[in-house]
Formats: sequence, C-alpha cells, structure tokens
Amino acid sequence: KIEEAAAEQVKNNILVEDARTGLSVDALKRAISNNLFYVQGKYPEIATRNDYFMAISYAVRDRMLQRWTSSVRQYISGKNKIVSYLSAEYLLGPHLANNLINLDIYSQMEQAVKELGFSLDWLIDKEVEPGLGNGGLGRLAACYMDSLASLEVPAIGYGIRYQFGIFEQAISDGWQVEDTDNWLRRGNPWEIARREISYDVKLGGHVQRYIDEKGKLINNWIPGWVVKGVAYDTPILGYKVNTANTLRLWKSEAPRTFDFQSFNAGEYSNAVNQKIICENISKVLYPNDEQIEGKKLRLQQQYFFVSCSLQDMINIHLRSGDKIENFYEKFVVQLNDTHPSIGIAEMMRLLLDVHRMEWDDAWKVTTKTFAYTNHTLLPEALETWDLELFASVLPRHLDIIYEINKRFLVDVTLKFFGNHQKIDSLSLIGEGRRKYIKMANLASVGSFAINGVASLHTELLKKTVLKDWYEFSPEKFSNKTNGVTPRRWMVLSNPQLTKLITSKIGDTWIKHLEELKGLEKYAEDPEFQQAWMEVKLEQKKKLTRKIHGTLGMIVNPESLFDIQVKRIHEYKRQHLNVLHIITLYNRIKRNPDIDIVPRTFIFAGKSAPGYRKAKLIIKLINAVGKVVNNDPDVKDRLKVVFYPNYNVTNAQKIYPAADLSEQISTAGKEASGTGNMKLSLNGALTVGTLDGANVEIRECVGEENFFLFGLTADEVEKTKSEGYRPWEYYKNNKYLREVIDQINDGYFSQLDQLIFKELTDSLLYDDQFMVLADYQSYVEIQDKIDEAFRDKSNWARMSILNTARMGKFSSDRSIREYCNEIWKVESVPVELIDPSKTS
Ligand code: F58
Repeated sequence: KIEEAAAEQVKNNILVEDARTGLSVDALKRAISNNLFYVQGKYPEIATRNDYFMAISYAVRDRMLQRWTSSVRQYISGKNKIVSYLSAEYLLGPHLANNLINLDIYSQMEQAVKELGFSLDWLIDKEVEPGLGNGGLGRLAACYMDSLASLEVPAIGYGIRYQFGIFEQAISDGWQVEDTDNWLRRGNPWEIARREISYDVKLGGHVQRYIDEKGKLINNWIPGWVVKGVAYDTPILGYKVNTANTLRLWKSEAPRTFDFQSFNAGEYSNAVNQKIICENISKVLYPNDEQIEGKKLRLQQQYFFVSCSLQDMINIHLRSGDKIENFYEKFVVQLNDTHPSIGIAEMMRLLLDVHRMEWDDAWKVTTKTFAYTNHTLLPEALETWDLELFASVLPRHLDIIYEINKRFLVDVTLKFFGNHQKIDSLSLIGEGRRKYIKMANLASVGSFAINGVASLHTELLKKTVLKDWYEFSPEKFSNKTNGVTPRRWMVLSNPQLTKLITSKIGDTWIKHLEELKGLEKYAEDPEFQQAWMEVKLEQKKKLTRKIHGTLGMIVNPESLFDIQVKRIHEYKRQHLNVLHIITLYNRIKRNPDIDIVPRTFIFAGKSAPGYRKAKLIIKLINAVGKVVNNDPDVKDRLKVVFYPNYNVTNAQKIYPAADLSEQISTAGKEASGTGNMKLSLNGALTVGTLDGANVEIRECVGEENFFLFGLTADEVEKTKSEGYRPWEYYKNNKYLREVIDQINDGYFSQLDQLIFKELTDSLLYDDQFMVLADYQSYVEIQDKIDEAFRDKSNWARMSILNTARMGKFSSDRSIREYCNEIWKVESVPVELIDPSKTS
C-alpha cells in the first residue's frame, strides 16, 4: 500500500518529470544543477569544467531517452524491417552540440548555461570526440547513422567500442608524432553499458566431426578460447523527429566462467593474463587507411564484433516470435567494406551449427540478408587473409568458406566453362606462394547487392577489381554516391551561413537539401554577395584565431584560404600542392614585386604511423612552410600552415573558412571523397581532377564554377601502358626542375640532401601517382584561380552557386537510395511512450 502510494506520488510529481524532460530555460537550469549534484556529486564552487560538461550532457541525454526507448520498443515489437549497418569504424565527432541541434533546444540551452554563468561554446569545446575511425569510411558511417535517424528509418549501427581510437597527432620539428587517444579517460556521458546484453565469441581451436544418432554430420567447433562481448549503446537522434536509433558497440571482456575456473585452480596470474588477452580485442583501432594490415588481432576484432552483432540480431528476431527462416525479412545487413564480411561465413555457421538448418536453406537466408559496399580500387587496400592464419583463428569458418567456394565454382564453371582465368579470379581462395582468402570475393558471393560510392568508382569497379563479378552477376551492381549530413556539416559547423541561407529560403533545406537551389536567384545580387562574403570572412577570422592559438602563427584572413585536409597519402597528392607552393615562392624570389594574390595554404591530416613516405610529405610541408613563412621577400603573401591533429572537431572549424578546396588525387584512385562535398557545400570552389565524386560535383555546380585540371582516369592508364617516364617531365620543364632540385639540394632542410631523397627519387623514377605528369596542368589552373579571386563579385557568385547546387550530396539522398533500391525499407514515425505510464 505504502509503495503504491509512493509510486502514485512519483507519477504525479511534475517536478521529477520536469527535471528529466522539461525544455524550458528554467527546466534546463534545474536539470544541470541536479545532475551536477546527484550524478557528479559536486556543488558549483568545486565543480570543474568537465563536471559541467558532464552535467549538461546528462541533461541532454535525459531528453533523448524518451525518444530512444520509444524507438526501440516500436522497432522490436513491430513488423518493421531494421537496417543493420556493420562497420569496423564510426567517426562520430562530438555529440553535445549535434544533439542540441537535433533536439531543437540549442538556444534554450545556450540561455540556461549563460544564466548559470558560463558560455555554452566553452563547454561544447570540452568534449573529447570518439575517434573510432580513420577517415572517410568511418565518417560516412556516422553521416549515414544521422540520416537514417532523421529519415525515421529503423536502424542499428554495430561496431567496436575501441578503448583507444585514432591516435592524436602532434608535430615535432616538422615530423608527425603519435600519442594514444585515451578518449574515455573522463567518462562518456552518451553511452549506456548494457551489461545484460552480452554474447560469447569462440576463437581458435579445432573442429570435431562426427555423425549423430540421426545420421547427420555434426561439426563441433571446440574453441581454443572464448571472449565475451558486452553491448555499449549510444542513441543517435534524428533531426527534429522522435526517432533515436541505436549505435551498439561491443567491448571485449573475459567470460566469467573462464576466469573463475583458473582462479579456483589457484592459477590466479593465468586468469589475469586471460583477462588481458580478452580485453585486447577491443583495445585499439588500427590506424591504417587504404592499407590492410594482415594481423591476427585485426581478424579477431572483425570476427568478434560481427559474431556479437549477428547473435544479437538473431536474438532480437527470435524474441519477436518469428522463425529463423524469415530472418531476412526482419534485418538487412549492410557491410561497410569487406571488414565485416566474415559475417557471411558466421551467418552460415550460426544457421547450420546452432540453428541446425540445411545448407541450401541457410544459404538462401544468408544471401538475402547481406549487401556489400566497396570503398576502394587500390589493390593494396583489398583485404585478404593468409589461409593458415585464418585457420588458426576461425577453423570452422574455413570449412564453411571452402564449401561455399566449392558450390560457387560449380556455377562459375557452368557459365565460363574452360576459362581458368575467370575461375581463378572468382575463387574465394587465392593461390600464390601461400594460399589466402579473398574477402571481397566472400562479400560478393554472399551479398545480393554490391555498390560503389560514386558513379566513376562504380564504373571502374565493374571494369577492374570486380570485373569478373560484374560479368557473373551484373544484376547485383549499382552505384550509391556518398553524401554528407547537412546537420553537422552546415547547421552545426557554420551557423552564420545557415542563418543567411535561411533568411532567404526558409529552413526546410536542412532536411531537403535540394532546396538550396532557391539560392541561385540571389547569386548575382550584390547585397547578397556582400552578406555571403562577410560570413566567409567571419569564418576565416575565426580560423585565423584558432591557428594563432594553436600554432602561434599569424595569417591574413583576407588572403585566399587554400585548403587541403584529409588523410596524408601519396594518391591524394599533398606533395603536388607543395610543388605548386614552391613554384609560387620561386616566382616571388625571382621578382619580389610580382603581383600575386596572397594565399594561406592550410593542410591537415594524419599519416598511418608506419607509412614512411606519407610522414615524409608532412615533414616536407612543414619544411617548406618554415622557409616560405619566414622569408622577408615573401612579405606574408604566402603562408603555409599545417594544422595538427585533424579530426571531426577540427574539421568543423576548417571547412567553413575555405575559399578553395583541393581535391587533387590521381584520377581513378579516390573512390569518392566526402570532404570535397563538405567544402563545396560551405561555399568553397574546388580545384580538382576528374576523380571520385568530383566528377558529379562538377556536373552539379557547373563546369564554369569548378577548376578542373589533370589527366583523366583513362589517360592515366594509357600513359602508364605506353611507358610513363616521370624523368622526362622533370627534364623538359625548367620550373618543375628547379622545384625538385631545391628539395633535393636541401634548400628547405638546412642543406640536408638526404632527408627528402626517398620522396624525390620516387617522384623521378617511379611516380605511381603521376604527380609530375599533372604538375604543369595544376600550375596553370592555379594561375587561373589567382586571376579569378581578384574579381570579388564573380568569386562570390561562383561560391553561392556552389552551395546552391550541392543538394544532391546530402547523405539523406544517399540513404533514400539505399532504402528504396537495396534495403527495401520504409520510414516508421515513432510514437512516444509516456514515461509516466510505464509502471
Ligand atoms: C574511403 N576509404 C575512400 N578507407 O578512400 C574515400 O574515397 C571514400 O569517400 C570513403 O571511403 C567513403 O566511401 C576509407 O576511408 C579506410 O579508411 C579503410 C580503413 C581500414 C583499412 C583500409 C582502409
């Protein structure tokens, strides 16, 4: 009776409800103070900045929980199909500001925090971002999670809760140095540990085979060891909707039973060792982009998260009362590249060995479940696993892959009888000096759909790395051009431009980016042009202050901000950009009074720690910067900035300030690019090759508003097949020769002639990425850019048109295409649970 009365009281107690859910400034203030006191255990006089950050974040999370639980309830109980996105990486960026925007309480919170005596920006800046990804692929997963929720599509993102994300980069004496990213150090207010949701994952050991009493062949996998995966959930809220999807990341732990067995036997240190080995699996993100590291631990990571995720999905499916045979009607599983493609063999194992299905039925379920996105054409990034290593981790999966392959090659032989080249290329097993497993082939055979990430990329896939797959099953192939979320990459990172745009065309463009088209009619309007360029200048001034604060360097916000920010890689050709900078510098040295447009070259990006030439490129940028920035002849007309530790947080400050976006990869090498989209959306003009999504961006913004240069993908191949001799370009171009000679002779390295030799030798004698072949064309287009920037009004017009015509590149458009053409899923508006009626 007393308990009932108390419960009744709580239900009717508006104040309790209010502190959790209220959206008024007063309610928010109360919520922050409550959290500070009851969650952080602090009172204002002793609370730190982080305490306040945590208190605010919990206040925001509380306000997301009703939507989150309501979404989960509806998805699990309802008849809706759920998209399951499997990705080894999610590069989410900080949550707080994004959640305030999506909840539509930014201004109230700003006011509440102000009334408590702080600035919201100051607290937002305190958040340590979860850097659980390397670059484009991980960031794409994050944009897609945002769009799925904003489009009210039921979705779960599955991945790994790395304890250490992408390393932190510092620059010391011009070199990259890495530091561990201990992002969880001060706690993570956004996740909820679901200790009750966990799965065992077997590893190693061997397979025992026998015939059971019914005469059935039983494959009994006796593992060498077992790890436990524990679910950590983060809500991903859609923009101004009730949908809050789940990002479920798995943390590896030692299973209790194992621990206790050794412990009881007195083997305490053994038990502790085992615990460490288990925890190692989700310990650290591999920091390589575009280069696969064939390490056992990486295969264990992949299998670990995929197995947990599939067990979880099957569990959710069966709990709704449905039969395992209908699994594919409840879930569609998207493979973000081949990293989770072991899921195909794991699904077969679960269906065959655990759910006792027959092969053909299991294969039907599997191949109706998975779809595969390819993100690269670079041969070194195509994932393969040494067969022996694979067998030592996943012996049962090796059997299954052999069986899939055997059956598949029968079909192949029927289609391409006698064509051994085709059979070899389609086989899941490669035969070199050692045998290996081809993960792209496993992904392709087990998926009902295969897609590339930009139109050119998909066409090249069909002609090169997946050529034989395209011939074998053309119906599986389609293109899904990447996109980016305008919420983070415009509303959040560029509020001033957002406001200006909204003042002209209203705010519905935030969900329907094509509506930016409405800006076209203002492109020639001098007043609008002026307002537009004022916003740009304001963003450039902000970045200027940031550069000063971080590097102590003074740059001129009126200069042309020429920006190349992305992972450092030879194919992305940051060194081509450097050759141009040196060319300009030499012109000034020859003629100190030369009239050139002042430019600030801003670079940012991490190199894989073991990638020597990329690290050398970073050193070269800094070495050239040191000379150029301090030469009195230059008179501050050129500045070279290397902004350290490029991540989502820093990217948000850089994109809005760009005048020029450098997208200068060797044609045919960049699958899509997404930074190119964010920059153009923020009004930067692009200098670029016909590569990846640049092709489509140029089509949309108009060729007269895009600075094109360089060889096409076809010309690159042709030049190479005719015998490319980079040396000839060096010999025949005196300006290029001068630049390379300066680097070689130690002009930028205090006469040290060895330091850059590896780089210049590779340019002169190999030049895989056609830097020298594209040099002249690049310098010429840069001269046109110099010319164009002088005409302020015309530049403003082109900038406005870039933004106005970027509507296609919203990740909402990409996700709609995936939903309609691959996943066959629909939006499900979420009905909110009344938290007072849940007892
Ligand atoms: C990137 N790939 C592509 N891979 O390079 C880029 O063109 C594309 O826009 C983007 O995917 C999204 O589609 C990429 O980022 C990785 O970082 C992998 C990490 C794991 C090892 C192999 C590379």
